[in-house]
Formats: sequence, structure tokens, C-alpha cells
Amino acid sequence: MHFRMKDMAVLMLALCCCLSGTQAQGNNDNQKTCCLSDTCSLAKELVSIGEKLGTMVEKQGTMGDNLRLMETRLQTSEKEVEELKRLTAGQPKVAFSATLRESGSGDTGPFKTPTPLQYKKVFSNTGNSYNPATGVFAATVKGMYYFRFTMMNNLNSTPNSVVCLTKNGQRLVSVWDTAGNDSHDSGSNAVVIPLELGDQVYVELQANRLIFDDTMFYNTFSGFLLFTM
Ligand SMILES: [Ca+2]
Repeated sequence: MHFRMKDMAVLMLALCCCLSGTQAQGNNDNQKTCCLSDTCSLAKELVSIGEKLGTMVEKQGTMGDNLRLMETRLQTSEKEVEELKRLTAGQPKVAFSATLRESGSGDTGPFKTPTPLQYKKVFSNTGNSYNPATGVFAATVKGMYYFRFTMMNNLNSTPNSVVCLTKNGQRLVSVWDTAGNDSHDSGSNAVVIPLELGDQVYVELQANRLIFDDTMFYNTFSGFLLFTM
């Protein structure tokens, strides 16, 4: 509406100037000249108001754009807050740690085939993802995990100790000690890996190898969820 108002004022101003010029050339009537002068002033004022209105509308448009941008940012922030709430307040808790023997001492192995080690003495098992009856950790939460295991041999000549951390039957990392002329060797290894639901992680004693443990608990298997994915 302001543009129409401005346009009308411009037309009036143009008409006024035209008539004023005609009057100046052909008519010296003072009253008519005064009347035309007032009309010109009014037209100029209307032009000025129209321009101001135009500027205000432009500013309003910019403010509207800014408001829409802020609304978009707010919606993005709200989504991020909801995601953070989900990741923190609702974070699943998965952690376990176990060692090989509940009591006594002696060798485990050798076996004719690669065999999952059953860590019987459980220190912790939040989430119950680790099964001490099988030695297998089965993921019930999709995410990034940390696993670590340790191993010991005890003055054995061959067969000696080869132990692998295994995921779904695939060897990931290992500890190896096949030199029998030294004694009481320990070793450890660890991984950080992503797991899908149902993925199985366990420590496997390789065929024709053995490990030793007693109530000092040298052989351990531990793991925990770092974050969900
Ligand atoms: Ca050795």
C-alpha cells in the first residue's frame, strides 16, 4: 500500500510541477500560484513518507529473515539438546572384568583346537553381556568398546602360550610366548572396536598351547562400552 501511496505522491508532484511551470508562463494569478505551491509541498511530503515507509518495510523484511534464521537455529539447538540428553541420561552401562580361576592353581590347556577361555571369577558384569560359562562377551548395545586381556605362562617348554582376542571367530590381537628357556612371562594386549548387536568377543587359547594361573590371578579379560553409535 505504501508503494501505491508513494507512486500517487510522485504523480501529484509531477503534475504539480507541470502545472506550476504552465502557470509561471501563462498566468500571474497569486491565489492559484499559492494553491499550487501548497499542493506541491503536500506531494513532496507524501513522497518523503512513501520513501520512509519503503525503508521501514525493507527493514521489516530483513528482521523477518533474521527471525526465520533464529527459528532454524533454535530448532537445531533443540535437536542437539535432545541428542545429548539421550546420550548422557539414557547411556547404557556395559562393563565387565573377570579372571581365569576361582580357586586353586595349574595349567589351562593344551587343547587340540582353538578354544575360548572361560574366565570364571567375575569381578564385575554390569549389563550381563559377559557369560562366564562360555567366556564369550555378546554385545547387547551397538557402540564402541574397549577390551583388554592378559596372559601368563609358567616355566613351560613347548607347548607354550599363544592367546588371541577374537571377534566373531576372527583374530584381532594376540600375545605370544613360545620360548621355554625363560620363566613366568606375562603379556597383554587391547583393542578399541565397534560392535554391532550380537557381535561376540572372547579370548582364544590357540591349539596345543597352555597358560598358567593361581590365586594371584594373572590371566584376565575385561571390557566396557565407550559410547553408543
Ligand atoms: Ca617364555
